[in-house]
Amino acid sequence: MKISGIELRRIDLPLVAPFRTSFGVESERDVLLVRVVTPESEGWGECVAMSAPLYSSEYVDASVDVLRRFLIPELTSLPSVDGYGVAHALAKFKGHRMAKTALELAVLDAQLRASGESFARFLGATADRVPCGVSVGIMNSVPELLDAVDGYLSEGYVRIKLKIEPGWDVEPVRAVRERFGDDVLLQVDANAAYTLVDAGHLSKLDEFGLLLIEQPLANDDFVQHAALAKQLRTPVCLDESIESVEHAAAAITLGSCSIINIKPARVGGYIEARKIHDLASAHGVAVWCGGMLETGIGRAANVALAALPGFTLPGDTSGSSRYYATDVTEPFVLDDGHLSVPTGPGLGVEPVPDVLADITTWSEWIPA
Ligand code: SMG
Ligand code: MG
Repeated sequence: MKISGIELRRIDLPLVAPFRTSFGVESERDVLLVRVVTPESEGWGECVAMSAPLYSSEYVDASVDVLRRFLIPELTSLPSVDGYGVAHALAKFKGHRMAKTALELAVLDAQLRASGESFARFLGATADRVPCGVSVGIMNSVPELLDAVDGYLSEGYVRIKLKIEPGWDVEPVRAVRERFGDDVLLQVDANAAYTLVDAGHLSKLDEFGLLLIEQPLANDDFVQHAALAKQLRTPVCLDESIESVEHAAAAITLGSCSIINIKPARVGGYIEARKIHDLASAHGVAVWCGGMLETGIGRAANVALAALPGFTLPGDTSGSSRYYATDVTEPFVLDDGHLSVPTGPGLGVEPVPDVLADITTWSEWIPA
């Protein structure tokens, strides 16, 4: 496949409610979309970087810069490219995995639209729908949290994830358990807010029968996570720490985690994500699909990935209405706690032209 040109496009989408984590608050998303054009077809990708480098070192302005100055010129200079070749072609540029993922996804979408194959089939998905969890931000009060959880459970979400931080951990978890009972699938995510000194405190969560505790310690703390895992009954899951299949192998070997949150954009692409899925499956390590407040573009791709057989826990693949009043694609709608895996060629969804035009704040066409 020869690329004719690539469009970068920024869109502005307000979130239906602010989303607070241990590192900050998101109220609207400044999302970078990538459109790859070839003589046969075109394809879309989404860059999940946030406005500020708080979740990881990446942020939208940096993604735009690295794409237009380095990643796109490298790719368009090749005589021919396919989805499998993107990560390899871009490997010499260090980091910037979210930007690379957006480009790989757009190339894969274009290629699969041309061949008529769905993204799910390409990845090796075995399910036609996936169970959905929801990630619930830190709130101002416990009653406010209980209202939010109540609403999500009524909508049918099959698993609740509570964001935690020092000062907002044991009490909100206890309150949710007391109000909604022990049968609710419940887990927590600290986004690296604790240190190993907090092991004793975190072990107070053991009595609540949580599915897992996600990323309690800092990104680089592979050894410390292994030490913590020995002190907790709650299984440790890693998110931010795992940026590649090599990291996943190290974490499994060290015992840093027994569950992995797979976010394709964090690991540099969907093909790398599938490698982690395969590695984890071979080791009996459960995986689930994380989320980065994606629009329908990234959501379509994540739902396809979450339909692979090793994704044995519900993901942060919530319906469009959990994030946006109007999504950029046709909305993903929860049905009995599940989202259907798109079946059309490529991602099976695309931006609605009028919506896209309305919310675009900037775009640039980069010819090959
Ligand atoms: O997409 O539903 C979603 C968000 C899920 O909690 C979520 N993501 O650490 O897992 C995580 C966070 C990262 C993004 S926070 C802005
Ligand atoms: Mg997380």
